[in-house]
This record gives sequence, structure tokens and C-alpha cells, in this order.
Amino acid sequence: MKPQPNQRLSSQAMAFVLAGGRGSRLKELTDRRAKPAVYFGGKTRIIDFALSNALNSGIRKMAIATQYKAHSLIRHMQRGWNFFRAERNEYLDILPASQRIDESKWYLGTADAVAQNIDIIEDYDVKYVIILAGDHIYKMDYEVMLLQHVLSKADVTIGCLTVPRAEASAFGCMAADKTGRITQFIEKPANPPGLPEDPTHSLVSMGIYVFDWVFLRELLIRDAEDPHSSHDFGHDLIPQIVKYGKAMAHRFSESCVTSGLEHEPYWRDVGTIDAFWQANIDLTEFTPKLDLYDNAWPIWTYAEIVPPAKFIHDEDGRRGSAVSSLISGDCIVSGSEVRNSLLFTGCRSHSWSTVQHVVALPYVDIGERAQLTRCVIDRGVKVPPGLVVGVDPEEDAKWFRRTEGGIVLITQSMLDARAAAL
Ligand code: ADQ
Ligand code: ADP
Repeated sequence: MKPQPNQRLSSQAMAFVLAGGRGSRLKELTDRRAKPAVYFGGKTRIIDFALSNALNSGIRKMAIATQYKAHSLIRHMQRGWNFFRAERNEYLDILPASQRIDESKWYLGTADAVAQNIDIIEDYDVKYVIILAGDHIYKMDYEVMLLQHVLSKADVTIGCLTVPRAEASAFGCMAADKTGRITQFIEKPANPPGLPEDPTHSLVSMGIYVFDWVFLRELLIRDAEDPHSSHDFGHDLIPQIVKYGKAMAHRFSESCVTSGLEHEPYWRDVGTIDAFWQANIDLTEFTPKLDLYDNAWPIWTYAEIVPPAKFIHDEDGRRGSAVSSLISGDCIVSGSEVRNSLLFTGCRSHSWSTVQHVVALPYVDIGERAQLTRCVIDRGVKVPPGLVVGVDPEEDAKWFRRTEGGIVLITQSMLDARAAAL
């Protein structure tokens, strides 16, 4: 029998979203904003995925711990995620590292970010807490994971996936027995263990944890008093539970949400400029691996009310066109050719310019005759007329950040420095 809405475990759970990390491998994109606030997919920001997953899973109580450069993130939350109503037993709290307990203490590790807010979580009066990272792109039904947690009577249930072993040292790596019980957990090992059935892949943590609140509260209180702890889930708490308690692995493939279009579970960290560029550009494919058009699992965001995108012939009759591209509202493509690109809200692309495999964040203005290929352009950048990027790697690297993968990141300060030097 289908559970009634008020019997769903999600109605007894809260989501605690960790959104304090910088994401330093995104370089200048996170100079002024935290990684969860970075734009993704034409309209949304990275944090919208974790929050929409929680909302679509039926969770109506959420807290978001912020720390590094939180202004843009907090502004986004206030504008877009402001519909929770206490009268309906819905809560969304933004919890900046505000030195609530001790005036000398910012959030230390991820566990400390939760521990410093124990009294607030207590007020939520929930049975389960699901800890999420605010910086991954994926669609997942947390109710499925909650159900596994309750049925298996675990102390903690950890969301996990398999990745190529060569990439696994960036993660918490684990071994699990046939029942899914985790027998070993090592945070970011130099030499990650392979899977018994496939040594080329490793089982890794997604940084998603489900706990009974009573259990987690005790654990956090004990951890706070431990002078040897770095107060981090991956380094301290999880290895302890694996050793002394019952930690279960939850396979992402069991709860990942796919529409008819997607063929395999989709999860991306987008932690580097190359990965960020690729995941955005992937959306321009004929059938992308991530379906943003699935009405059954909408990704909610703050969207400005703006005029529609417009494509026009310029005064000389040159066609303004975009193919295999995502063009947001308030964009104007005038006598310019846009291919395999994403233009976020409010971009302009002027006559004779060509734009290919480009991710342009909101309010980018691409000047006449510019030729841009394989780049990421930061919010509000004014690309000068005639700028050529993506043809001569040495020239690109001289002025901009060129990654190992050959993607060029362009910010306004880089352009200003170039203009001053020329
Ligand atoms: P990392 O992602 O490297 O590993 P971490 O840097 O601690 O772990 O970040 C986890 C989340 O917490 C991120 O969303 C980050 O923004 C946020 N965060 C970091 N420090 C914070 C703080 N002081 N206050 C608030 N928020 C903070 C973790 C696990 C691994 C797992 C990977 C999966 O430790 O075991 O494999 O996530 O990506
Ligand atoms: P968002 O990420 O919300 O789109 P912006 O990219 O405009 O916002 O700005 C990101 C953060 O940097 C915000 O906190 C904003 O107030 C701040 N900011 C914007 N421009 C500057 C600047 N020139 N110098 C310092 N901080 C800035």
C-alpha cells in the first residue's frame, strides 16, 4: 500500500545543507561567491539541486550552513527560497557561521557546522536529519534513502556511488559487505581500494548522510569535546561509526531520479572549471544526460521576471541565430551566431560575433566581431569588440586563465588588465 503523505519519512525529517565551502578549484568563479552559489544550467545555481531534491522528496524543514563569501548565496536564498511558512510547519533557516556558541569560533569542520546549531535543530522537532552538500548536481529522492535507513536500523546511512579508481582519492572511500554494511571507510586515501568485483572502480561517499537525530546529537556533543577531532564527518565521525556502530551504504542508483530521457544515474561535482564547463555544455546535446525539462522533478530557483529572449537580423540583414544552445530570458542575439552554448539571463551577443561552446553567465555582453570558443565568461563581463579566444592557446593564457583541458575562463578584471597593458 502506498504510504499516506503524513506517514512519509520525509515529513519527519529535516535537510541540513552544508554550503560553507569555497570550491577553490573553480578559481576566479568562486573569488566572490561560495561554490553552491555558482550559476549552473542557464537559470539555476548549484545549491538549487540539493534544495529541489529535498523539496521534491517531501522535506519541508531545511537549514543551510553558510560560511565562505556567503552574501550572494544568502541573497539567492532570500529571493528564491522564501516560500516556507511556519504556519504550515515549514521552515528554512540560513545559518551563517555567526559564532553563536563561542565568539572565537567559526565553523571548523562540517560536523562542527551542525554541532553549533544543535539548539536550532532541536526546535525543528524531527526524527531524522539528512546531511547534504550544497555543491553537487544530481536528482535524488531522499525518501528512498530514509526508508532504507529506517528498515536497516542503521546508525548512519551514507549515499554512495562508484567512480573510476583513478578519481577516487578525492572522496571518502569505502568497502561494504553483501548486506550493504560498510566495513571500512577512509577519507580521501592516496591509494583508494578497488571494488572486489571490479578493481578499476571504487565505492565512494557522496557526502550525504542520514542519521536519527537523537543518535547524531549525542555523537556531535561527544565529538565537540574531543581535542583530537577535526570535527569533520568524513575524517572523524563516519570512521568512528564504521568501527563501533552500524553504517550502511545507500546506492545512488536506487534513489536517483531519471526521466524517460536519461539513461543512467547522473551526479556531478563540477568542482573544476573543466568539469563545470563540460557539465554545462553537455546540456546542449540532443539528449542530455541530465534532463532539466522533467516536470515531475522540477529544479526550483530564483528567476528574475524579464522579457523573452530575442533573435534578430542586424541592420545589414545578418541573421542572429542560436542552435544547439540554451538561451535564457532577456538575451538578445543580434546578427551573431551562437552554437552549442549557454547564455544565462540578460546576455547580449552583437553583430558579426561567433560564440561556440561558450558558457556565458548572466549579463555578459559580447561585442561586435568577437570570436569566442570553449570558454566560461563570468557574470557581467563586457567582452570587447573583436576579441578572439580559443584560437591561439598562448595568447589566451597570456591574458586569461586557460585550464589544462584548454578551457578559457574570462573575468572582467582579466579584461581590464589586458586593456591596460595593450
Ligand atoms: P569534501 O567535499 O571534500 O568531501 P568538504 O570540503 O568538507 O568535503 O565539503 C563538504 C560540504 O560541506 C561542501 O558542500 C562544503 O561547501 C561544505 N562545507 C565545508 N566546510 C564547511 C564549513 N566549515 N561550514 C559549512 N559548510 C562547510 C566530502 C566527504 C567525502 C565525500 C565527498 C563527496 O568528506 O567523504 O566523498 O564529500 O563529495
Ligand atoms: P551573484 O553571484 O549573486 O551573481 P555577483 O557576481 O554580482 O553576484 O557578485 C558576487 C558577490 O560579490 C556578491 O556578494 C557581490 O555583492 C560581490 N561583488 C560584486 N561585485 C563586486 C566587486 N566589484 N568587488 C567586490 N565584491 C563584489
